[in-house]
Amino acid sequence: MKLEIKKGGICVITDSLIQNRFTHEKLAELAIKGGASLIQLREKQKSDADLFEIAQKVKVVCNRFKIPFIINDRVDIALLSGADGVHLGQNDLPIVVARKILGENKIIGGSAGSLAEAKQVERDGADYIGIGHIYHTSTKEKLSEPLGLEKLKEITSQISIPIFAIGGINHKNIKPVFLAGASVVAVISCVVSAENPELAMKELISSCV
Ligand code: TZP
Ligand code: MG
Repeated sequence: MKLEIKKGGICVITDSLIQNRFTHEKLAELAIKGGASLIQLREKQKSDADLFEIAQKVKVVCNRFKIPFIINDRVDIALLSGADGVHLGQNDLPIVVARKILGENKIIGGSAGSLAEAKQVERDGADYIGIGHIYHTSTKEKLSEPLGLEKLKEITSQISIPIFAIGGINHKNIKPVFLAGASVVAVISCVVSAENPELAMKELISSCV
């Protein structure tokens, strides 16, 4: 069964590039204990064998807490590890192709950096669209100017499927992102680089009200 994407939730994207204190599965556990509603495994440097092993470990944690588990980029690893879905960028496998492989019971998210791209991702049959980067971020390289809240508002008003907003979001600036119509906020550094990721998650949640 396709797991539900909870509106108002926070997706924590695990990372081993900007921090190496915690494994992906430990980060997933801390984030979920702090209230994360979704976990995405994003690992661009490991071998396929290592990534598959990590994916299986993160899946065990997410299953334990009944939290959806998405894998970035890799349709094959998502399928073979039994993840709940995959997140695909503009240069990854096309969404329509991924859908043929994964079927209707898996979550497929697609990235978009503009309204035109978002409309295409929606037409392609994605379950959600990742929009970013909203604010300045140094987590991802070679980014253009941030989209900002006005652009996010324009996109959310014209798209029917859930919008995940990403990029530079932290406890100080999260509230207006939800007010601009995002269904979910996705974060990396403000949780994974925090001294205490579980506490950082709790702080994010309490900053939304
Ligand atoms: N896509 C757009 S911005 C970004 C990704 C993966 C990085 C977000 O990281 P952070 O640390 O939450 O700004
Ligand atoms: Mg990608």
